[in-house]
Amino acid sequence: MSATISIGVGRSADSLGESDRWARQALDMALGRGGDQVAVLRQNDVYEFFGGMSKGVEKRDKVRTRVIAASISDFVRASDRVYIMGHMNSDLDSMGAAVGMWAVITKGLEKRAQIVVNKSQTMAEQLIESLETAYPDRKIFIGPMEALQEATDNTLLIVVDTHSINFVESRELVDRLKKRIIIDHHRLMVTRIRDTDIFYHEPYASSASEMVTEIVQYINSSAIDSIDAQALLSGIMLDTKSFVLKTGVRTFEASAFLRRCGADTVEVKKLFSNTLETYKEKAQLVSGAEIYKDCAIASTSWESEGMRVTASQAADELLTIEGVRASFVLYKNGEDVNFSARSLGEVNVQVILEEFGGGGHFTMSGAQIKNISMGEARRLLIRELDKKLPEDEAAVMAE
Ligand SMILES: [Mn+2]
Repeated sequence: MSATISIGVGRSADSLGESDRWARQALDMALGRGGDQVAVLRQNDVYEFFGGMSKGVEKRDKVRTRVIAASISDFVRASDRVYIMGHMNSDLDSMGAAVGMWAVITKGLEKRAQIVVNKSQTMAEQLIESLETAYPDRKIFIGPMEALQEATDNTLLIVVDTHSINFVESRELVDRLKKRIIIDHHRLMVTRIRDTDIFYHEPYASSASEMVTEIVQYINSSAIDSIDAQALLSGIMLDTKSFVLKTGVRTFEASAFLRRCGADTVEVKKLFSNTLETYKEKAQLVSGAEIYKDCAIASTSWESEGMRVTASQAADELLTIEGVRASFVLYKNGEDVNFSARSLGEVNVQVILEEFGGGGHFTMSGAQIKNISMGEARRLLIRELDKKLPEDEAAVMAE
């Protein structure tokens, strides 16, 4: 087992007591982001981070999962309905995790539940369609506006695959509903949703779908049918890049359970299929990439509906090139430039894109810079790489 050291510092507080509180808060933040770093808290929610370039050490506890599952059941039983919501531009992991929770709540605990999603902006279209076909007489999905109208004071909100108020599908719904549960695996961000009843945060889990797969087994495993299991498995496969990244023992244990529930791997693979058009766009991005400090950088000013998905797939693809440790794909979105970044685990892409207000985790992150040209965005990225990846670091990290 390898140990890491984290330090929390509280600076320029008014009293010794406050300073102590801030230091503890900063330490929690450093650990929640994966440890091996220093967090300095200066005033309310203004943090500075240093370090954090090593890989996370797996440190999880199944007892905790069981306790969490039991208290989630209690909250569900005490509510009159449940909304489950992922992040905006929902992907297979956020939808897979949401489907898992939906299945166990409606079929296992027999409570009314719905998944809040903006169907016009999702990357999990095929998954949503396959569920609607499988359950024609259940209204599984609901739009954010309609959910807001139907919400009551006793409605429970479960947020999966994000914990940031900036990334949730509907911010209004978070503000409206006071009973909140968060289930997420992303590294802790300062924009976390406050006042939650359960904050289940596991930065060492591969995916939100893996976390939910564990939870459902403690609540009622017979509630998971093959179609639900496929949704969960697709989430795990997306976030691990088919069991390559962030894959631990528990990732395989969760997947084995899903297979036992009848998940068909060929059906799951179909959820990842592309149109010829997106395939061509991806190939174009990959072939135009340049390598800088072992990072592949690709960009396009071409705007298309599926660019978000294409860019993230291109970023994945770039990692398969020999000698590439991380990849960055930049694409235009109106006046803004979006970033999609991946890493094989040596370079922390979260820390790099954090500079642009982005988030995510060590090996996968994203960001958006408003009102900027592509050339300027590239320059900013290069400047960050120069700052965060000094020349001699390649040698240090290879050790
Ligand atoms: Mn995820």
